[in-house]
Amino acid sequence: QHHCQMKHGRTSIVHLFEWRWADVAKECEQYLAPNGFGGVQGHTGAGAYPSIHLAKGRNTPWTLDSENMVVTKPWRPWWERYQPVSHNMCSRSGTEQELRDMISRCNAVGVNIYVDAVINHMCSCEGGVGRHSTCGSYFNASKEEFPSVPFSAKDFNDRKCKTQSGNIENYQDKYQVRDCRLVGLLDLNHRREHVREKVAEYMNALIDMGVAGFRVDACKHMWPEDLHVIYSRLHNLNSTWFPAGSKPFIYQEVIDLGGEPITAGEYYEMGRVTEFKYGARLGTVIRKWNGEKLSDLKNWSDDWDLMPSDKALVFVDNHDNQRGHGAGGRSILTFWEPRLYRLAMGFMLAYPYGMTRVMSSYRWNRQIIGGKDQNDWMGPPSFPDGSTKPVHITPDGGCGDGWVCEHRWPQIRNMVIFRNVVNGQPLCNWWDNGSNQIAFGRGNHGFIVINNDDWTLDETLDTGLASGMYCDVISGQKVGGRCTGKQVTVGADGKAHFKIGCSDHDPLVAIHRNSKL
Ligand code: QV4
Ligand code: CA
Repeated sequence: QHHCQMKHGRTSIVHLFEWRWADVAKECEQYLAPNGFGGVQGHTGAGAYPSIHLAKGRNTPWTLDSENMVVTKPWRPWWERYQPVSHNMCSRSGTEQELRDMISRCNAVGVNIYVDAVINHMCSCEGGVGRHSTCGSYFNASKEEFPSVPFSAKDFNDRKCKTQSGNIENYQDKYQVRDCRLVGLLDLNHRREHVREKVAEYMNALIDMGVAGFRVDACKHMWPEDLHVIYSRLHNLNSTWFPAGSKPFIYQEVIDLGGEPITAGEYYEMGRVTEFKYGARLGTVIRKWNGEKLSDLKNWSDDWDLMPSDKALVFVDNHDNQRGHGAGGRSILTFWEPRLYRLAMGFMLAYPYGMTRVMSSYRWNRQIIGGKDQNDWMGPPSFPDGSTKPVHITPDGGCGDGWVCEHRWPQIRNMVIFRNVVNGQPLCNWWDNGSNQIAFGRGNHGFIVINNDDWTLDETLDTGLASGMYCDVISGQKVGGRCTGKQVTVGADGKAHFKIGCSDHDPLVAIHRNSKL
């Protein structure tokens, strides 16, 4: 459950946030597979969302989930996906048939699908009664009845929760964090055999359809011993696409920034865990807050108290903290600050730590008043009836119609490929100027140079690469043996000269074996 099962040496996952299955399928075939993304993270049903994990020599995946409540106040927020009402597989991303088709087509080109599984809770206690759900299933939130699963009042934690409101009130008390309601969401009791059975059945249905694993939502709010039992009941992956005996890959959402009794470490044994310190701290370093500087990143996983590399799922931003949800969001870099964002992504994808996930967002009408975005709820680009718009691909290979597609930004895509090329190679030839200029290599496979100071970087550095001409994959790339960007000459001694102005379009240069001319 720690093995991502990615294919063809791919290493990254991409979260295609709120994409339709039909678009995900096309993206696997036309873009993700050819560019070495390993997987997609996505949602399947009510209240679920899609993301992608990349497989084979690819660095990127995606996720999805189950039937959710339809929320109309505010109008169709993205977060309705996190309020399941059944385990049916229709959602705003498409029908079950479209989901199956997408899984098969992505698998056929070696891109894994990782589903975002929402299993801690069902919908809000104030969700009402009726069929206002993505597949039209009936439910009654005040009576805790979800007959399509079925779940009923006895399957929920109400009696175990000791707070007055029934909600989590104090994160210092691990009992309430796990047994009370997260923002009013009806909290399932995974100690009950029936709940364990239904959750495992849901996850197994997806495994049998061909998914490669799961992002498990809100794990801090579930007891590790219960998760252990549920995971242990999961089937092996579908042998049409995966070697016999392969286990599903599990990465668990636990926000651990320190200072709480529940720690990420409680979950390592069962799978990877999201490392939220990574994006938060990378953000402060790149923004140069508190006198922090890039040269501080030299041994950063040790110096900064990050979780062990083989346990960590890392990302610069995610669908929550890019809009002020979740925790630790103030320093987070996002597509709204594209130059610094590309710098952060370049560093993350070059540095040998953790499994990397690339965020792919949509634009919304951000309106920050007094530090809070009034529109942090806004759903994906959609038609007046609430259905999600297709992702429009522009002639230059970018996206239009409100879709940002960070994973299609050439600098980010080329760094996903860089990570595949240097996979398994050690960090070496670290150089820094004691300030915000750094460089490092990955064995003799790749080398990156970054300048975040307010002056020019002008240095001759040891790259560890074989002598020859290389094409910088940030300012351009190798196309038919020619370089469309800056060229770098590595001498017989492995040294090369780099010059990066502080106002260059991108403050970094990266070269690797496959960008040799
Ligand atoms: C409101 C009030 C509550 C009240 C409740 C009921 O705020 O005080 O009790 O009504 O009367 C939405 C609304 C939220 C509303 C709730 C219930 O935003 O205001 O509560 O619905 O109606 C996403 C969003 C949440 C959203 C939720 C369900 O971020 O805003 O809540 O979906 O739709 C912690 C956790 C971590 C979590 C993170 C956000 O440890 O696990 O918070 N992250 C994951 C997902 C995240 C998702 C959930 C968990 C829940 O990444 O996207 O929350 O599945 O740090
Ligand atoms: Ca819980």
